[in-house]
This record gives sequence, structure tokens and C-alpha cells, in this order.
Amino acid sequence: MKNIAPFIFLLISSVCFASTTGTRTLPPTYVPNGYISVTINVNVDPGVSGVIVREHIPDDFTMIETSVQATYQVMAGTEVDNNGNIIYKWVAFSGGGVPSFSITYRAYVPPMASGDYEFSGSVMTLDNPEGTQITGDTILRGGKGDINNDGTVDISDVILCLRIAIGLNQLNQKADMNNDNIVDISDVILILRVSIGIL
Ligand SMILES: [Ca+2]
Ligand SMILES: [Ca+2]
Repeated sequence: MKNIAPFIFLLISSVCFASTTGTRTLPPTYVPNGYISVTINVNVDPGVSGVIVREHIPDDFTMIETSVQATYQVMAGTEVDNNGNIIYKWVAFSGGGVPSFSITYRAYVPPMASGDYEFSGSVMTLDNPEGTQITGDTILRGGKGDINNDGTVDISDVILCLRIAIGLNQLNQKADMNNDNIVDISDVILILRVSIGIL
């Protein structure tokens, strides 16, 4: 009995110090003048009565639509931080504890967008007012998909990606849509989705 005491202590500690967290999922890439869809899963500790999610998207991007999957009402709003950045906020309060929820938003990508973009945000609770950084995806990779460098992602690029995937053409980093360092059928499907505008 004595031997398992440390393990019981560790178990209790991990429950006590578990925190409410957020995990972001970004699409593998974007196309300028298009739209992206982003999901934040918020895992709320049992008994936490107030949660605030704050999210900052790249400056030139425009949030056009948000939706929340929750069994409890989550209010959405915006604020401007000390640096003049727009912060998108979602707030939930419940005396009996806020259930875990997820947020999905769509954002418009400006026509001049290029390169990689960073997303940042945090999840605050009443006993953690400093907040915990949202983990998961933080960088939205640009410059993917336009394999033939003609400025658009269309069926020609899908065909090139397919040729690379089956070894007929040389590897091209722009064809690795999901950034896993190989070009295979997953990338062909992603590039097809980009070409028809459903990323
Ligand atoms: Ca192209
Ligand atoms: Ca890949």
C-alpha cells in the first residue's frame, strides 16, 4: 500500500493542475482572395465557471463568420488591445461549470497575401486570468499549390501534383500541401479542393 502512495499523489496533482486549454486547427494552406476555415477546440476543466477565448488573426485578414458548437451559450465579441490589434473574443459563464465547446470561424484572405501567417490566442478562466496560449496550429503556410507558378491554383496544378505523387515529375515543395515532406494522394486531394474553392 505504501508503494502506490506516490502514484496516487501524482494522479491527484495532475487532476488539480490540469488546465483549461484551446487547440487550433488551421487549413494546410490558403489562396489569396479566398477563404479559410479555422477551428478552436476548447477543453474546459470540470467546474470552471467562466471561460474567455481570445484570438488574433493576421492583420489583413477579415473574419466573416463564426459559429460555436456548444451545449451552453457562448457570446462572441471583439476588443482592441494595447497595440491596436483587433482581438476576437468568445465568452461563456455558468455557475455550474462551462462545458467544453468548439469555435469555427471563416476568414477572408486578401488578394495581396503571400508567405506564412501567424495566428495567436489564449484561453482565460477566472482562476487563470493570465490565460494559456492556444496550442495546435499557429502558422498558416502560404505559397502552396501553384506548382506551375502562373498565379492561380487550378486543374493544371492538380495534374502536376498527381504526376509528382506517382513519380512522373520531380518533387516540388509547392505540391506538399499538408507540409509532411512527401507528395502523395492527400496532397492531390487538398490541391483539388483549393482549385475548386472548398479549402
Ligand atoms: Ca497554377
Ligand atoms: Ca504531403
